[in-house]
Amino acid sequence: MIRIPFLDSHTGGEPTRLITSLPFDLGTGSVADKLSMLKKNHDDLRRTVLLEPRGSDVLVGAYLVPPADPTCQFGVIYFNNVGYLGMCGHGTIGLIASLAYLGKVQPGVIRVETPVGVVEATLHRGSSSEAYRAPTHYPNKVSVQNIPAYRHLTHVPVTVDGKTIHGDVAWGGNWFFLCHDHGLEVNIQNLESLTDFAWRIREQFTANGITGANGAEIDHVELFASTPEADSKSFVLCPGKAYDRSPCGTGTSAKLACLYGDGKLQAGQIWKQQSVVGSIFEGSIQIQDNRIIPTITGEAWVMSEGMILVDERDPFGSGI
Ligand code: PYC
Repeated sequence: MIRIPFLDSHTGGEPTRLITSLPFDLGTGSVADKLSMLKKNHDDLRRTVLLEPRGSDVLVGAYLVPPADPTCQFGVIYFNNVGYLGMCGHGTIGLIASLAYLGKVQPGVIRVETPVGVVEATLHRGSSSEAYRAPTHYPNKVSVQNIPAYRHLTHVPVTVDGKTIHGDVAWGGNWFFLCHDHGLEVNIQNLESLTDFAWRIREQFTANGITGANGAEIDHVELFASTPEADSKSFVLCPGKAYDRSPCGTGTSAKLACLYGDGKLQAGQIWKQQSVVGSIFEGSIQIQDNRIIPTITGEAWVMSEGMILVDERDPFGSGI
């Protein structure tokens, strides 16, 4: 029987399953090197941890790994039901709150190496939430200064079922297509239509050769709408067809880069992005050496702690 401890949290409704110790060695290379080794030799662990019957399509996983960058305290590799993510905003907020719960970090700045670069998380001393008033509770409000975000393509037309919509292609740690003129209601009652439409937009990228920089696959689609409760509301479809319950940290980073490009956001200005389930991230940017550096703030909650058990006789032990 293989035993793997896990800790689950959610950030604005989007879950993160944290695995703090891997049952194999990934060497001393960079976190990007470790990701290559995982992809090549250990993808069965991703399936075991995340897929049914143990997990579900909604879960995002996080492996805590040693960083190679000496300025970082931790390394992390995020994964989902179909593969691996470059960075994950909600996941980093979940990671830091989970490490605070475990007593492994204190309020302050924590540098984390990801496969796409170093991000700087700030664990805040207090929280806006009622629950934190109890002194024994762990701090759970985190700001993540992401890697630089940028817009790659502007106002790209895509035709789905004879209807042409437009979107920007932007990088925020993953590749996003950001669309406003889809004409759909962005709310929780409309999830099926939103998922179907976003998926069919995505299919058009392959059919029409629309990619991120250097031919990178665009694997996230964001459909935006207005809301009285924030500056914008969005539905975000993730690579494995699950929708993001949070406002998506890397997606909000991509959005901030586009807003800045359109002259609609200044450095330091706060942008509130609401998810389709109603949770909110606050975002802002700084400009450093002509690069757009987004910071995303949100709260995460630990919600279960346990042990994954893999019985070698179980035919579905490493996922369906
Ligand atoms: O918060 O960056 C994010 C994210 C990516 C995929 C799911 N959440």
